[in-house]
Amino acid sequence: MRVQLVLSLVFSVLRLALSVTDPGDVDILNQFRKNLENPELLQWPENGDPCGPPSWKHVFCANSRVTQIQVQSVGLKGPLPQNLNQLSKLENLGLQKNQFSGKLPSFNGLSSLKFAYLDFNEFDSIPGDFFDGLVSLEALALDDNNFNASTGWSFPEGLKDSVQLTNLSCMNCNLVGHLPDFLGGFSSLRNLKLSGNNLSGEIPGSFKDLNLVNLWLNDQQGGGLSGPIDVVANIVSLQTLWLHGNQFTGTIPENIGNLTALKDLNLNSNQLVGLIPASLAGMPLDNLDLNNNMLMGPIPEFSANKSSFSSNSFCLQTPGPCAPGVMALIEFLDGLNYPQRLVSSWSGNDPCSWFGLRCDHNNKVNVLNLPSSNLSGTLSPSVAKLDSLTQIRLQSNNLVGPIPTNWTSLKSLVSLDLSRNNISAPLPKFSNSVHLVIEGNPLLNWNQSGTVPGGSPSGSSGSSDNPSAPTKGSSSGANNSTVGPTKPKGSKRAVLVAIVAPVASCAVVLLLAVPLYIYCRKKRKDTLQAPSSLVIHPRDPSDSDNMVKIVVANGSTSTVTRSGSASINSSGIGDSHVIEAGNLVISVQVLRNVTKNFASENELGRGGFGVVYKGELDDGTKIAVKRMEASVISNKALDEFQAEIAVLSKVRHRHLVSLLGYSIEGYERILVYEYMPQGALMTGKITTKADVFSFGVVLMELLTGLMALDEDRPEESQYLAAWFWNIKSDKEKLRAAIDPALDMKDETFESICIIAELAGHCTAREPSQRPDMGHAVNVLAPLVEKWKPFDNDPEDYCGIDYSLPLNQMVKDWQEAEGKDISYIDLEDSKGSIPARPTGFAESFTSADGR
Ligand SMILES: *C1O[C@H](CO)[C@@H](O)[C@H](O)[C@H]1NC(C)=O
Ligand SMILES: *[C@@H]1O[C@H](CO)[C@@H](O)[C@H](O)[C@H]1NC(C)=O
Ligand SMILES: *[C@@H]1O[C@H](CO)[C@@H](O)[C@H](O)[C@H]1NC(C)=O
Ligand SMILES: *[C@@H]1O[C@H](CO)[C@@H](O)[C@H](O)[C@H]1NC(C)=O
Ligand SMILES: *[C@@H]1O[C@H](CO)[C@@H](O)[C@H](O)[C@H]1NC(C)=O
Ligand SMILES: *[C@@H]1O[C@H](CO)[C@@H](O)[C@H](O)[C@H]1NC(C)=O
Ligand SMILES: *[C@@H]1O[C@H](CO)[C@@H](O)[C@H](O)[C@H]1NC(C)=O
Ligand SMILES: *[C@@H]1O[C@H](CO)[C@@H](O)[C@H](O)[C@H]1NC(C)=O
Ligand SMILES: *[C@@H]1O[C@H](CO)[C@@H](O)[C@H](O)[C@H]1NC(C)=O
Ligand SMILES: *[C@@H]1O[C@H](CO)[C@@H](O)[C@H](O)[C@H]1NC(C)=O
Ligand SMILES: *[C@@H]1O[C@H](CO)[C@@H](O)[C@H](O)[C@H]1NC(C)=O
Repeated sequence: MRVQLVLSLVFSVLRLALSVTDPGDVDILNQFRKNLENPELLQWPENGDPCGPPSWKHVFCANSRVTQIQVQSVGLKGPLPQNLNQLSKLENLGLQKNQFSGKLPSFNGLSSLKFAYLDFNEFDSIPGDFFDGLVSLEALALDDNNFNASTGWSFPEGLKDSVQLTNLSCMNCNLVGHLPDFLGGFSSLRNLKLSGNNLSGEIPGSFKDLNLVNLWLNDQQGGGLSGPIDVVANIVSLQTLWLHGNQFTGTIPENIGNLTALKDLNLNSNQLVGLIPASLAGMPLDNLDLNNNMLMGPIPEFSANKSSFSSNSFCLQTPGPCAPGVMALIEFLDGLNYPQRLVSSWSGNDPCSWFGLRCDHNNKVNVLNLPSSNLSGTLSPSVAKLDSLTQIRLQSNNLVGPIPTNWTSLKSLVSLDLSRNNISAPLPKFSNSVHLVIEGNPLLNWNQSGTVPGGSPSGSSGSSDNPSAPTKGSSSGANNSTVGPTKPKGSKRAVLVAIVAPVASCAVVLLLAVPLYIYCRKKRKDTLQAPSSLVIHPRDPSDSDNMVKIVVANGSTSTVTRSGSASINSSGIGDSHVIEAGNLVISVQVLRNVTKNFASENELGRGGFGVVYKGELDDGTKIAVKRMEASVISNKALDEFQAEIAVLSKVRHRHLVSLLGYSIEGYERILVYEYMPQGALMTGKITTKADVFSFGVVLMELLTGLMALDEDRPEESQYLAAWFWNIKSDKEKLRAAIDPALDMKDETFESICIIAELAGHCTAREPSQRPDMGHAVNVLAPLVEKWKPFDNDPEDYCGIDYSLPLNQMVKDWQEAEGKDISYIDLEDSKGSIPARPTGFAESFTSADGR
């Protein structure tokens, strides 16, 4: 008994003496075991020393301290002891691929820990101080745990101390928020794998200093990483770069070719834009995935063993060069940092269909029209390659930097509007034919005009003495102009449009269109010393003998006074026809009588300017009476009213059935037309052809700036139509005859020749040889497209919204005029005149419209 006691005592002492395991560590291992649902899988003995000999399975020790536990894929289930970090000499912990659950204990203070594999478990939270003091950590794997699922989590600042990390992986582990900047300081880091989280924000610039081999940031949910990827091109050690499944924007960096070690590049499903850099195409990659971005331009021939690039905005679907102009436009976008809206529109190989661009009939871009489009960035010199450009309209954006010098080589450029941006000097010197608008650019202050090369180009506001409020589009450059408000040169095109656009309204609307032309033209003429002017003095109601006075003032002093009592022949080019209805001036009382005091039963139609009534004069002449509403008698309406009289009373021909007279009394402004009642067969035709004739004359007037008839002109040119016929085929004579106000250039002249030809055609001697209006529309429609102004200009041209397609323009017009046009019979002239105004477009597809 005594011996036994002694032996037992000795044994115990011996055991204590021989034990190599720290009792604290033993405690923790026992807790580790105790917490598990299936501790038997560890095969640890009930008693005994973990560090042995023999040591417990999965446990490794040094100097009586546990340094490693390696239980990967053992199938253990349950939580870890929360004081695990008291295994303070732990260097390598392999718990991966088990079913550990619950709270991951803090590893705070495990200063010897180099490797920690906690991946593929079921931990549901990670403490905020987990990473504190892990100064020796080299590899940490946390992947595929469900940490802090409800809120997500971010790497805490505590991780900062783990500067020796080579591997950090935390895929599918509920990371949220931004990538921390401090990771960029981990110069030892080779593998950073954070795929499948909810990370957002940009790749920190600090990442440029990393020496990564594998960077996996792919497939971030809930938005994903964004911003440019430029920084990765600096990580030249990269072999695998996975950025797919994010929202990265911007271009693939030019210097991506620096990544000479790269084997696998996946950029699938981002929002990358721009051209594929040549350096990328040439990289000897094993795999390149560019699918599902917004890459533009040509598809290059890739050197990668395997490459895919579908669902992008390439100009073509196969490798090969893009259409001319496409590249220049993409470079233009590049300067603007690829605004989303344009990128989504500017795909494919046909710039003519792209938002903000227009093409001429050769399908070359001639208008760049992106005012107020929230563009920011700089202007690309590449635009100079778009040599058909006539207009560049980029006003009211946030453009910075200078205008590229080689934009001055745009030989067709007529108008360049960069007002209200932040353009800076130097201002290149554009030719005088370019209308440059640069007001509202604070850095281009006029004080410094002396330092601006090119000084004050013609048409620029640069010559204004008032930097704060330069006159928009002041085209004269002189400050002593006595004429009224000047219009920008660009408006000369509007004049041309005013010539061609209204024809779309065809004969029925012609009578309404004419005033529009003339109004537009008159506005212009006001500033250009009209060759003649027409003044209507409103009738003095008390003087029945002098209802109206028309003064026609030509260059000379010739004055014609017509009074209401005089019998006036029509003055016109074919004066053989006398307007039987007699006097041009018709008293309002007469019109009241014939329309039963403007009874609604006599209403033919109603339009923007008033109501049209039918009536019948004593001699049986059926008339249409257009009565302007008092409320719309503005100065402008009055101008148009007068202009309508002026033109219609001058452009006359024996076949022209048009204005019979007018009334101006008090507030009454009334025009009287001949009315073609329904069923008047071959009359309708004649009317149509007469209208075509007069339209032709109007075209001539507008082209030449001359009146249809002017006795003060040399005999051979007194009748414009006759004279025009003689000169129109001689290009040089025609050129000389064109109204200088049209500011004709070579390109314009082309269009002018077309109009001149049409004008001649319309005024053919035989009515049957004259085209119908459908033809005129077909001829002029492309010119309208070509020349229409795109202004959100305060100056709308005669209330016509030229930004609309032609048929819409006409439709609106007709709607504005209502049924005002219905006093002209349409029924029997379908071949020539569209019977259904709204069906305008279809109406002209018939063969005889060509
Ligand atoms: C404009 O007016 C200013 C001041 O009145 C004068 O110095 C300048 O010479 C004028 N310029 C022109 C082009 O008339
Ligand atoms: C995870 O959630 C727990 C509690 O829900 C919180 O204490 C802890 O700080 C979170 N972890 C991180 C890294 O934010
Ligand atoms: C680091 O990651 C790489 C690539 O995944 C792997 O080959 C390597 O074994 C890892 N190193 C450590 C120490 O975990
Ligand atoms: C991550 O994003 C997904 C998709 O938006 C969302 O369902 C999930 O709740 C987010 N997780 C966290 C931790 O925020
Ligand atoms: C990357 O390439 C650019 C030119 O493409 C070069 O200037 C730069 O020095 C390169 N950077 C590195 C780190 O090689
Ligand atoms: C890619 O191509 C190169 C040379 O053509 C070849 O050496 C390499 O093995 C290929 N890689 C793969 C993954 O096929
Ligand atoms: C304008 O552009 C900026 C970026 O340049 C963008 O952040 C902003 O949302 C844009 N605004 C509109 C109204 O499109
Ligand atoms: C304008 O400059 C750009 C870049 O400097 C150049 O690529 C382009 O060829 C130039 N275009 C013209 C028409 O000079
Ligand atoms: C214009 O650009 C300059 C220089 O970049 C800047 O200082 C200024 O604030 C800008 N002005 C406006 C109105 O944006
Ligand atoms: C331009 O002139 C105005 C008025 O003389 C002055 O206040 C402003 O400082 C000048 N700007 C510059 C850049 O010289
Ligand atoms: C006014 O303008 C005319 C022509 O543009 C010019 O000849 C004249 O010298 C100018 N007068 C003044 C005072 O600037």
